[in-house]
Amino acid sequence: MTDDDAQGASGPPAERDPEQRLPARRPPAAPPAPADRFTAPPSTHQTGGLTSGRAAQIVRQSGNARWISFLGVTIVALFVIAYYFYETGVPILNSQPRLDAQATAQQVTAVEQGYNLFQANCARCHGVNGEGGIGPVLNDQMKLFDHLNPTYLKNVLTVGGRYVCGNPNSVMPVWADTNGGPLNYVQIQQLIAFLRAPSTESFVVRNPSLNEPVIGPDGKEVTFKGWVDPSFKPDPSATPFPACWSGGGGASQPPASIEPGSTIVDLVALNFAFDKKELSVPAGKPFGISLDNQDPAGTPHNVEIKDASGNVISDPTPIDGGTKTTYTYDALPAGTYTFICRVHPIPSMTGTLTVTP
Ligand code: HEC
Ligand SMILES: [Cu+2]
Repeated sequence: MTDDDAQGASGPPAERDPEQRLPARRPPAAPPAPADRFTAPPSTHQTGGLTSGRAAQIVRQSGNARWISFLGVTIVALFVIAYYFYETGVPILNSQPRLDAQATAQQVTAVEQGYNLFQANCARCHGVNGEGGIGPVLNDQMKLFDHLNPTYLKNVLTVGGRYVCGNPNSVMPVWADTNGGPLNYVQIQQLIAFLRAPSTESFVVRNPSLNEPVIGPDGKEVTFKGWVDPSFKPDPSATPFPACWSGGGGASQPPASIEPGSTIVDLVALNFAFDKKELSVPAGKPFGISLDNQDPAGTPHNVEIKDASGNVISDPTPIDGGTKTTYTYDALPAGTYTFICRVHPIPSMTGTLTVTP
């Protein structure tokens, strides 16, 4: 309804001043059909043949449709908000962003697969727990701290054992298939992930072909821990791990001459163990330790001497399995020292050296 109509209803148009109606003059219209004030003209009431009940239903339905679209938009909006927090994590709950959680899960998978690769390919030489054997110890915090970093590991596995000490006859083969070895890029990464896994986390042992957790005799999943102690700090005075574990191409040291009359103690290494836990030598005189390495060839041992605070005093070249040598040491002040195999710093290859006054 327009203003005109409203006025038209109240008085005849002829009474209005024509000059006020700009711009065009309109011939006076026929008075509009009289209509009730609050009733639409009959034309708007056309129901297209619908009963008034049906027409009312249609009006209600379109109201419902509006509600439904409102709810639809609300649901989408809530979903977008929820997904945002799903991706980024909820700050208050301190939950983990999805991508981080994925990366962690992938890391765990790599470590678990690396474990199987290690057991299948490396354990026969480096020991089931990396304690060493034909190959050098790998599970040693001092070594893991810096020496066995991911780049070094990748190089060793790509180039083979010759990378370690430059020994072209090293028994440690090439592993990476880029260099003719059996393991592909992903497997090398998994091995490195395993070797660098933290000792604070435990991982599940999985069947290599089924990828199912292995169940132990006690009915529980078998687990293993990483080797790297994240809180390990080397002693400030400690010498970094030597780049070459055997101190030079694995060549054994020629038997040293030692002044006659000096004390020479015998020591046998067999099955990764020394036959003695205690050795005793006099103070103030050079002495010797005659090492008989009865382990099979390829299993080197030596006798390193450390003082009470763990500083290395002497670290002679390891000798291969099946050989003997007499290591000579400079005179020591009286006290208690440790003798240990550098290649296998494990309890069975560790003992106490007492230097008596
Ligand atoms: C046939 C025995 C053998 C096998 C199998 C073997 N290694 Fe070795 N590994 C050695 C020997 C021996 C050395 C020492 C290299 C040298 O000086 O000749 C060595 C050296 C290493 C080193 C360097 C250690 C250091 O102190 O610098 C790493 C790391 C290593 N091996 C990892 C592996 C991994 C991982 C596997 C399994 C994929 C593996 N090895 C399989 C014998 C083996
Ligand atoms: Cu040893």
